[in-house]
Amino acid sequence: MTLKFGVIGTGAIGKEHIRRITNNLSGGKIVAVTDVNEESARSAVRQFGLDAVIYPDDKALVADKNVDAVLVTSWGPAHEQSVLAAIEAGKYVFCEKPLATTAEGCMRIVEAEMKYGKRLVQVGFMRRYDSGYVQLKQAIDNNYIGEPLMVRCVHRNPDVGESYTTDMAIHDTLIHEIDVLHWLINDEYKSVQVAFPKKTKRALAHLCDPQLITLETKSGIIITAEVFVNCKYGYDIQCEVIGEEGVAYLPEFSGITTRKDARLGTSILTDWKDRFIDAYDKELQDFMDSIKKTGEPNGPTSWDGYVAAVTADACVKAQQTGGKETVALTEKPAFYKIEKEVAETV
Ligand code: NAI
Ligand code: ISE
Repeated sequence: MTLKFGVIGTGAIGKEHIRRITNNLSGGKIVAVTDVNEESARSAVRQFGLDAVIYPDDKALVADKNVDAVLVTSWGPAHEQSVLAAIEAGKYVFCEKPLATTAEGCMRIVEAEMKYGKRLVQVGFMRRYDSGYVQLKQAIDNNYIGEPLMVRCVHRNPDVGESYTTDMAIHDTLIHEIDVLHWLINDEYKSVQVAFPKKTKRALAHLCDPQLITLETKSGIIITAEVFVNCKYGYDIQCEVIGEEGVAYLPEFSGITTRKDARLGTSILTDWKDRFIDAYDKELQDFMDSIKKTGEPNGPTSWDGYVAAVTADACVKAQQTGGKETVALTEKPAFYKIEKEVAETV
């Protein structure tokens, strides 16, 4: 059985996902596309030689009986409407982060999905499929480094566009750490705080960069996460878990090592698309395979999207107040309690 996708939003990651479904992965086909910029949709169809209908908007695309699953890769503020329309039509949804731009919006999706009665939605938190994070999780779950006590991580981008704002460091960038870290250490966030170190000369006037976010979990683990989106030298993701019995590091994503001119060298990636290329492939392949196998997607759920949004909101509040802010999560509904082992599929 081929899962037939309709794609909403054919920008950077929309095209990346179309490419991988069309050329790399098995079991999926793009049959419909839409974008508010119609030329973008047309160019995707041309670029990948798709046999796909171009729709004027998300509602028309979701209504197409030929579409089994909707891939939401539009701008964040447009996600909620498209995801809700897909759930109402009983279609599977793979939604890029954020699931919605507010915690209330994520909760509306959670409620719609529970009302529908089965899981339809997977959120594009691809780091859970990255082999480095999977190995780190296995080390923690197998008690190789003992109880985690602290985590230190880094999320650096070489630069960002003019439209990138201080709160986007949380909603757009840190959101990946927010999702992957509580999954990694099997804990829940309790409070957050944000500090603004000396500002880089490369950041535009409106942007505070870098930022240092501290997240405390219910069991007392302290996580420090640096977001630095004008670091210039590359796209750099680091994570170090300090346990009672030892320390585990996220593997470096590196190319060849060179020895030349009295220097030991290796290159650093500059583009997020390359750093997580395998994880993007795996998350979408898992989405298709698990739907075929079990009738439901297996990856990060709408509830995970909600947890990330609540935590991100607390971080944005902490940016404004300078104080420690509580992460006020409600009890996880039984509907989302059956955890499936993503690690097994990697
Ligand atoms: P982009 O700006 O390149 O593309 C977004 C596209 O959506 C544009 O072509 C725009 O015209 C279209 N669009 C906006 N509103 C629409 C609507 N209502 N209906 C149809 N089309 C609409 O942005 P990019 O980088 O592709 O990001 C898209 C989403 O993917 C964002 O939510 C972003 O946070 C997420 N993302 C996730 C990544 C990951 O690592 N998981 C990496 C990059 C982006
Ligand atoms: C981008 O939107 C992403 O989602 C990437 O994965 C992330 O690492 C990058 O910093 C964001 O700008």
